[in-house]
Amino acid sequence: MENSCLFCRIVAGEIPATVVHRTATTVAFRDIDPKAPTHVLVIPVAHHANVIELAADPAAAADVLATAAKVAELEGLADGFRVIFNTGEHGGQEVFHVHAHVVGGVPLGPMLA
Ligand code: DGP
Repeated sequence: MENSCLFCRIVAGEIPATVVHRTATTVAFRDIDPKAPTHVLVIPVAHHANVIELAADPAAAADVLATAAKVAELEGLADGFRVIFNTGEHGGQEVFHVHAHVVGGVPLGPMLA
């Protein structure tokens, strides 16, 4: 855990969050500023700054994707959804504990329209 990391503190229960699913290695919780009816963040318990670091830990990466799929099932997103890893400054990343945005519940349209 990194004490200065917001999402490590959510994992530790020091900052409240609406958790929708939890495993031994991941936590899924609702985004504080949802952009769609479902907007859930999936994070690894272990601190990795971004998706590049997560990719170096294949087991953790697989766990994050499996939890994203579980969230989609729990949220009833059978018609489709989007999984986004904002990465770095140009990617719009604001919190540097890697997180998958699971977004859905409405037709999202083409990605870059
Ligand atoms: P990103 O730009 O990809 O780093 O997205 C960070 C997201 O984290 C953003 O959509 C808002 C969300 N967020 C920031 N602070 C909090 C918080 O304290 N609680 C929750 N649940 N979400 C947060």
